[in-house]
Amino acid sequence: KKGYVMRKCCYEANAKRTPFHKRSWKMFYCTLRDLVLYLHKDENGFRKNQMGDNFHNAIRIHHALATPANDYTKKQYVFRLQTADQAEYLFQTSDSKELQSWIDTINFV
Ligand code: I3P
Repeated sequence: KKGYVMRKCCYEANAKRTPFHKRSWKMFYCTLRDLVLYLHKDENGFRKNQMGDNFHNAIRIHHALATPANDYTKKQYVFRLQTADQAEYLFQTSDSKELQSWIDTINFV
């Protein structure tokens, strides 16, 4: 699965609260492959990085959980992603269908 999403970092690994200057929403072209969610600046970045090693914006989703973020009321179609190493992110998708599709894809790969 791939597509544009907005992402906000809430907690880094080991449930460490993300510092203020890194908590803003950012747009990414997101692709899911081999239990890793890759966040690219755009589709070009995706093509370039396919064979590259610039994978610092990668989230391992093995033993991760995606749930609708019903408690987050500032934006619509948002899900929460909690990783095995206790990092936490919010992702905003474009509509309810995309929201469910990302959640299912992450939880059932
Ligand atoms: C953050 C930015 C985020 C906001 C976050 C701010 O500041 O405004 O949009 O989250 O609030 O820290 P900055 O742009 O300076 O990084 P929300 O959109 O969810 O309010 P937070 O610290 O309460 O998460």
